Amino acid sequence: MTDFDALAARLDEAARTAGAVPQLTREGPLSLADAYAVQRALVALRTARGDVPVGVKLGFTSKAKAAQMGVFDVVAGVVTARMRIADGAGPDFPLIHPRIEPEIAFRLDADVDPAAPAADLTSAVGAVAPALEIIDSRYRDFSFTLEDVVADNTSAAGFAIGPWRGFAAASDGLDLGNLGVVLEVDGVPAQTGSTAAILGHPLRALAATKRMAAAYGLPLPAGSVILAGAATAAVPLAAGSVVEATVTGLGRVTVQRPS
Ligand code: OOG
Ligand code: MG
Repeated sequence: MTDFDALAARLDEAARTAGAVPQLTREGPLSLADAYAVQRALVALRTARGDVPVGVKLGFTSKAKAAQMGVFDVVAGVVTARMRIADGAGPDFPLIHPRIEPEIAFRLDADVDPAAPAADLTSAVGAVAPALEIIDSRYRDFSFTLEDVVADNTSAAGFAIGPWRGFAAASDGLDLGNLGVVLEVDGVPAQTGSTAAILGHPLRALAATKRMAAAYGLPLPAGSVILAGAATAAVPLAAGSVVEATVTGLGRVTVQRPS
């Protein structure tokens, strides 16, 4: 399979019409490099409609997520301006079978060239925040292989970011490595965990982001958001529900899906 544009168009159409499609790998082999090429073509379809990349997301950085989805390699995707949901608001784009998960977001306050060996993402981080990610696989039954989910831009659909807290990794007193995480649905705890679930320490997600950005040509200008990956398993995002993530020491962020 080499017609990356055609494969991307299929996934793009699935997202726009909220109609799930069969996994691409059911038709034949797709290498990981080719899967990232489909992802690039998929993001290009969004930017052709005026959307703008605003950052990078990682997936499967926690055992909880890897086990939930049966994919055990860290993956990277692109998040865009139209995926962004204001704290307290809800998604205004079509969704197939969305799920939601609690994350940590970093903001880069300086440009980083991921291909420069000496570039250090950690020292470019200027702020950190609690975040919620809405994932929505474009595949039937929310089921996929590693290559399928990479091609589908790692199920990226939406994200909300709570209050930013200024952060300098070298000097900050806040130990991001073990903060409590609670995901509540309609006021009832649905998942609890710790930021330690994210690669053992969320700062490790920054090294992983740099590595993946260099490998797959993902830009990291100042202002970029980095979603470090879910700290717990994802839960369904039902119509009419209110979901809140609280990270001890960082605060909370809320998404409300309209009924
Ligand atoms: C893929 C995206 C995984 C995470 O935080 O682990 C992810 C999926 O689960 O559909 O975003
Ligand atoms: Mg995620």
